[in-house]
Amino acid sequence: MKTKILSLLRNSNTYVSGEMISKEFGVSRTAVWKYINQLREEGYQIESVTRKGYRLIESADRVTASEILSQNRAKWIGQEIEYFEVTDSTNLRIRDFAEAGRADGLLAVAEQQTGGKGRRGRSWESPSRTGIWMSMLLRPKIEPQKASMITIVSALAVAKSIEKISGLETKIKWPNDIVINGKKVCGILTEMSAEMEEVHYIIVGIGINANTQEFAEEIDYMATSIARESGKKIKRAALITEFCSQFEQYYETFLSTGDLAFMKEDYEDYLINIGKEVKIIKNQQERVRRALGINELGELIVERADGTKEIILSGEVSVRGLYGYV
Ligand code: BTX
Repeated sequence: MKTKILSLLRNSNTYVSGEMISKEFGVSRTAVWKYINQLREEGYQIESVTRKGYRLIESADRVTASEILSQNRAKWIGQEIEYFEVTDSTNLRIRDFAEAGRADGLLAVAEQQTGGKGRRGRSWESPSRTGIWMSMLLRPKIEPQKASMITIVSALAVAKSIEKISGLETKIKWPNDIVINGKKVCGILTEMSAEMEEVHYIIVGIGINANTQEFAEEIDYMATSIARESGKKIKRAALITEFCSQFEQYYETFLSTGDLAFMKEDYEDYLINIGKEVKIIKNQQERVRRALGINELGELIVERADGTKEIILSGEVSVRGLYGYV
């Protein structure tokens, strides 16, 4: 009900009377008043004027189910939301939901994570109410080898969504980092439950530093946030819903075509290291190669000094610029 009232207020550019809300949704005016007060407690500025009704003046920067659902234009991604004020990791929450049989497209979102996970056992800083810490449940009918392509699809959708909401230019560091002005603003952790031939489910975990102002000393040199780069705070739910729409489009095309040929050029426009020398780090061994682009499977194509080409699979390596993070 809170979501419905919020949607109504959001989509109206004038006052909406308590009577109209109560008729529209079949609840008493006292109940309407209670929901309005709950929204105010969550941080929404709602004006009320006698004989005119209620008007939404300012949305709260919250990532609650009501806030996201009342703006989500995607057909099925993020049309079910599980919200946590605090949790260890939204990837772990989605794993539990997946095992319990929840549907494709479910999104778990947290204001704070106490055990945010990066790749290969690394951790992800997820302080309260500053970032987007969310995970998506997907149940694609694809072979397990294709799962890493979903990271590529997600990265492009995040990069474009951040640009749309903030006006900042974003880049992608293959395969899964989104970068603004050479620093990491987002990381993606894709996990999977599968058998040899069949994917049970995929979890796409996305961490975006939205309004973070300060980072721990160890990562400050390579981490940034949208607010730090633009000088303006964003409304996190607006970015989440933009992502849901963008991702849904790309993902559906990927599922119907079976590979990433349709978005290869678009992705390469965002690729930060394209045409440059990168260090490929595998099992602590480093090789220098020139990055050429990606193939239709989302793998990185690099060139050796003798001009021969090599294909790098995600998951097995880290890629770094010659002089630091990018
Ligand atoms: P990654 O392994 O590529 O990056 C992790 C590394 O990034 C860390 O070792 C650290 O150096 C740096 N780092 C840690 N926190 C931050 C941060 N907030 N901003 C920038 N750099 C940082 C990337 O792994 C995948 C991260 C996925 C995070 C999401 S959040 C929602 C979901 N739940 C969950 O537990 N993980 C995902």
